[in-house]
Amino acid sequence: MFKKILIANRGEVALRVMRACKELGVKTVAVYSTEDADTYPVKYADEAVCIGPAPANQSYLIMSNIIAAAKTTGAEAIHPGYGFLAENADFARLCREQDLVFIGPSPECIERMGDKSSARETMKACGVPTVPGSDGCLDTVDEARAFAERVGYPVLIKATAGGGGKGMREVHDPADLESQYQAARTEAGAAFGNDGVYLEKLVMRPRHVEVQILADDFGNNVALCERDCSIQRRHQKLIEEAPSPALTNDLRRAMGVAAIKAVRATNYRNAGTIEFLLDERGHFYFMEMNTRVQVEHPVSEEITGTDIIKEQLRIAAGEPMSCASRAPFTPNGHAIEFRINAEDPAHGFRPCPGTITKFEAPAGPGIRVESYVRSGSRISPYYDSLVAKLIVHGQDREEALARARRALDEFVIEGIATTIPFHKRVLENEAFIVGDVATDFIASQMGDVL
Ligand code: MV4
Repeated sequence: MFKKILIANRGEVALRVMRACKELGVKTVAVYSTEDADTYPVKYADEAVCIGPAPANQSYLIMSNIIAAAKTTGAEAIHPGYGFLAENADFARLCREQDLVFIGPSPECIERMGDKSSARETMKACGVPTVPGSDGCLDTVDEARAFAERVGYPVLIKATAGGGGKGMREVHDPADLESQYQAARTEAGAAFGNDGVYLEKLVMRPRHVEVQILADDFGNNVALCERDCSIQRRHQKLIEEAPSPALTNDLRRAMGVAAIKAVRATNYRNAGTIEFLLDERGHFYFMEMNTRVQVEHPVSEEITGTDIIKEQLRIAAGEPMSCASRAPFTPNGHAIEFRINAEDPAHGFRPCPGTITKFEAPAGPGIRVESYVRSGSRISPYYDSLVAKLIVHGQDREEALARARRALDEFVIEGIATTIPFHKRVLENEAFIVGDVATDFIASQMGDVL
């Protein structure tokens, strides 16, 4: 195992990684912007290095400063967390060149999966189901039209450099194909500096179901069941649960097997996620692969008894994962995560940075809170608005829901608006209670609280 690592991140995920390190006897180096100097993760770390001013593009995104901090403190490896440099192939490559271990997959894997059209081609070639659509990017509108006619309308035009919903255009009427194709290319070019687009048949009312995987250097490739992340608003996840209420054991096994196939075909190492669209008939299709640990990883930890961060560290240190022999595809109970953001759901989820005058987290059986704040903490306007993650775990979904209601009632956050009232409303919604939700849930069911 490593003796010392650097955490190239901030907030709750920085603290989450440091806590895993402490239990493994690994020393930690925090990096921080001047804005974050007084935050708890900076105090918690064994050492801390300031890497620049508040804006992320002058601190958390400056690769050379982070590498220098690792070198001067003698850290052997860098954990990128999520966001910032976590899926930056150049950073992973720079680490390699500087003899630092990047705690994640190879730069080649990050690159291949970062290009969504090439990820799709890779999956199709290894037998993972993909949505019917184009082979590679579309060079002309005539090519787009040919594929659209082959798969049938409606279709979805996607930016190959996109992901997370940016640069997508639906086409329901063939008459709109040309304008939407041009608009998607222009938008993608402006947003990503890459105007490549591809096309898929539009899957109606899909669920977002993603499989957590781990892979080590010893040929162990495991699927830690799935997460259902259908409750999203404008591509921001708000509630995630594991297992998915929509899966049978047979479907869980089939999706797990497909995810492992994808991992083997790409020679993937470390933790990752294969995202699938699940349609109303129970057919699943590859959507994207995330080559990082995700915000919602704790629900998978709860139902599989795994510590995904520790496994990442073991795998990166060249050790075998410790969970390879766990019974595959068998969830233990049910877990749900609620993202508590500094946003006001009564006003279009507008960000509400500011000082938290009182912070009292719920406790008791089956409750886990991942946060980095306490009473008196300031939520900075410079970074994402995540204040805390509430994770509840029960023997079954019904117990998890009851526990969630109790925990949200116990949760006290004063001084800023948060998404807690929104979550309480969702827990009263009949469709959510019975687990019958798709990606249109918030727009179609929660319209009146937005
Ligand atoms: C789709 C789709 C329907 N059909 N692809 C959204 C983000 C990006 N990862 C891909 N996305 C979608 N791709 C086909 N062929 C619907 C979405 C989608 C979506 C997916 C998951 C969760 C929320 C979503 C919200 C809107 C659209």
